[in-house]
Amino acid sequence: MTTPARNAPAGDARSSAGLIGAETPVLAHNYHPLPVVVARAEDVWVEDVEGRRYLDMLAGYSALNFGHRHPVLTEAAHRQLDRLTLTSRAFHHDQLASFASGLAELTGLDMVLPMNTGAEAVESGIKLARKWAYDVKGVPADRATIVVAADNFHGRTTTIVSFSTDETARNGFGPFTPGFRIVPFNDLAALEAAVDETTAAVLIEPIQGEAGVIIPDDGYLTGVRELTRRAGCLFIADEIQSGLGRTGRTLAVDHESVLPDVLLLGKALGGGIVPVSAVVARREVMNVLHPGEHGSTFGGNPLAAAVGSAVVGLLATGEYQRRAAELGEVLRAGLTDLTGRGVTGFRARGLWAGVDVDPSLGTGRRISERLMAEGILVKDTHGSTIRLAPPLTITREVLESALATLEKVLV
Ligand code: IF1
Repeated sequence: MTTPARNAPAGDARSSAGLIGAETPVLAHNYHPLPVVVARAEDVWVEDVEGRRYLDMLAGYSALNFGHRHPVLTEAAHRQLDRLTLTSRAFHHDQLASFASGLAELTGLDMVLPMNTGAEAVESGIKLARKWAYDVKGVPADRATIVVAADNFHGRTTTIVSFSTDETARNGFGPFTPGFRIVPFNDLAALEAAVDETTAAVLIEPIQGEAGVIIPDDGYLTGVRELTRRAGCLFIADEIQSGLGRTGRTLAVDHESVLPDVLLLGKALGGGIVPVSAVVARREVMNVLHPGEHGSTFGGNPLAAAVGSAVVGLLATGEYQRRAAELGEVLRAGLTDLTGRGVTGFRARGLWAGVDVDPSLGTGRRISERLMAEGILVKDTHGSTIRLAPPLTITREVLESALATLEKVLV
């Protein structure tokens, strides 16, 4: 695997030719993309409209854990495209049972509710927890509360941003959905104080992604598990970004051998080909849903289920989890070496890192643009933090080359 061709300086990347076909007055301005126009991709490499190659160190915010167009996944998609793509759930189809049982087996939980996007999985998890609170726990109607962590990111719907602490995500979208309590992440005492007899669930990311890959203290997840069990409420883990191999285990909660009552999955579950998400839960919880009480036009469609099954098959080997764990040590060593030399701090687990860059070197956006000029695509998150999340298919030599390029840009 060769290293990326040296790219022309950033100035060129902004050349109008480079953006032809990308800029249009009809597209909503809800993003500020880097000035690169991607035209094709394979594995860890993407190529822009002018033939320049980049190493993709964002991987679709962890939706591309298996790289771009993994052959096992594209083959499953092509095969299903030529057979059946959509039935709606008004009828059965021959892909769903195997996807659901494979996913239940992979995660160690009992039942699967297939949806499409991460936000839909989060919304479905909220509805499930509330209904479980009323039907099983006996919380009075409309009194259920859900405890979430500050600096959370769970999606962009109005209910989800109702419990966001990021003003940019909330401003202008009220009125907001009630019934949520916000406590500091990684603080068991605050969590204990917020849980009471109205609490349906505690909903957290085991590692906070958008907040900058914030990893809680060892024992925090165990504490959440024990606290929610004692309090008789559900532990919902949002593994939409942290799950499916990213941290060196199938799930981030596996690092503490903790099993939540409800697991939210998305992103990489669709292999970077189709949107696939799912709520996976204990039987007692999922069985509060009865026919007609929840649904989705595309949830669990044949194409999604076929790709989802192929993703479960890749993860069942343990190969991608091992790669993320082993190469995660290379990533950690490289970032440790850069600490004090352009990097002021970092958090890393498996092939996932939030890297705080010395603000005097520029904003995260500026660093992203300079990395782009060197052939590496990353995404800044808040301030001067950049997120590194390459496909788990990256090789050691390409990862080391990327770290050398990061050093060149920073030092
Ligand atoms: C954007 C980042 C943001 C997520 C977790 C649910 C969802 C996400 C833990 C919702 C989605 C995406 C959304 C995308 C950028 C990216 C992201 F953290 F991954 F970088 F925004 F915070 N739970 N994260 O991370 O899933 O509905 O998007 O499928 O909104 O810009 P979705």
